[in-house]
Amino acid sequence: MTQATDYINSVAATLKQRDPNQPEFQEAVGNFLKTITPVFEKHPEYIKANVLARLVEPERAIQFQVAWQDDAGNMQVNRGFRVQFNSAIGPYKGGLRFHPSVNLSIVKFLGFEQIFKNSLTGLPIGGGKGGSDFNPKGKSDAEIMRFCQSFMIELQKHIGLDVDVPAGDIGVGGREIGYLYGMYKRLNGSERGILTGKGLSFGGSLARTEATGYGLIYYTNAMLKANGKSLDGKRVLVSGAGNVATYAIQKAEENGAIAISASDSNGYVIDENGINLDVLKDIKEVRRARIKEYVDAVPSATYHEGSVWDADVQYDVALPCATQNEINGDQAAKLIANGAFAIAEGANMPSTPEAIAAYQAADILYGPAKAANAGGVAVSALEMSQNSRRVSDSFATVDGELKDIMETLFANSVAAANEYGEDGNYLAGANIAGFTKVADAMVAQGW
Ligand code: NDP
Ligand code: 2IT
Repeated sequence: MTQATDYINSVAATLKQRDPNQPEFQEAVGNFLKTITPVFEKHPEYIKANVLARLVEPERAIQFQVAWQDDAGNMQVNRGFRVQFNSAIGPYKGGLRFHPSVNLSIVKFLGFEQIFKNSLTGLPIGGGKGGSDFNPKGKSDAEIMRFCQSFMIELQKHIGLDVDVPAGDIGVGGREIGYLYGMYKRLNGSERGILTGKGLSFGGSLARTEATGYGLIYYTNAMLKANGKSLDGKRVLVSGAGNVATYAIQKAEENGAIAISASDSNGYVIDENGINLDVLKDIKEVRRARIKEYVDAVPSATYHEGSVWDADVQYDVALPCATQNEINGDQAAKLIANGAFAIAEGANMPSTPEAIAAYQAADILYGPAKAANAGGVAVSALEMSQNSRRVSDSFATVDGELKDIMETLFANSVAAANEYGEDGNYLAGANIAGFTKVADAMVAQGW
């Protein structure tokens, strides 16, 4: 064994011993470590500075109580988190997730991924993530508001324009960011850049709502083009029906693809004519209802209970846009048998390690989350920049910058993979390109 593998193994062993009950975090670090040995072989200075051990330990992990009153007058208590993972290249930046499954393991996996994703955007943002086990489903607007206000009363102690700038993720969209921002402002005065994903009338950026989904398609286009292919005329299977899925479907259809599905945690719809965006938006953005209702408006479509990755349907490109570990090894085998030649991840860590191994064994094109879904946080960083400059750039300007960022980060991933003898491995390329920038900054700043 080389010095590099010894070093990586020892850090991995310490982590396993320290956080044995954090499976999602262990998985995210494991996926990263599998690709990083050649970098440590080439850069012994990273070992000397003990960069890896410092990288897998959050700089700060905050957990707090969120007490709020429901509409019946009962006091409810949830758990809030903010993990400030790494600030080597800029203030902590990353979303807030409100979902009953949220715990420290999930927030840490998301924060760890965010370090490299943010680095890949080329913009000066460090990695962080937060959220709560609060379940927004079925809550009234007033309950959502009271929860967000209580959450922010604590969170505001820990964030700042050059410290930590949260945004949305699962269960946190424009409505929640508005309530969070309103409470921040009451407590601290107007500081527009304190959150991103704000409403357009109070400092939000045009194209932020669309950014993750659009960016996913710009990345997919770059990946397909590099392999002599395109989305035109292709059948695309999409999971999720939220922010990322909706705008991925829109941009895929604009590029001539037929997006045949959308899903939620209950089931999925298949529409052979391509998902009707107006119907989807009305169900999910306006009425906050279930995807099942799609077939009421489009009777030719079909609804099925269960996971879309178990569907018996032929398609060319897979775009998982729901949640972590939504595709297991068997489902990956099915995806390949169903004809998919490419997958690009809109969700964070949607593929289990077994699924990733299946893509690699079958040699299908695989665009990993930290690269493919970086468009959202990239436009968040553009929102911060607009807030500092006190301007609002046009949709075309922001969208153009987003497209450039996604194409550049794909090219940088390809170059990093090639430099380390991993041609065509976009996962290794994204990990290496994202990591080296952060590692260089850590070494340069001493310890
Ligand atoms: P939304 O809350 O808007 O939508 C989430 C969608 O995923 C819903 O359709 C939801 O269904 C489904 N989903 C969530 N959890 C589960 C689950 N456990 N099982 C099955 N389906 C589930 O979130 P986003 O679209 O913003 O986020 C989707 C993914 O994209 C997440 O992995 C997120 O981390 C990632 N992401 C988001 C970015 C952003 O800017 N918003 C940026 C980069 C990545 P249901 O309503 O039934 O829960
Ligand atoms: O996973 C992600 O990159 C996000 N949820 C977006 C984070 C952000 O700060 O815009």
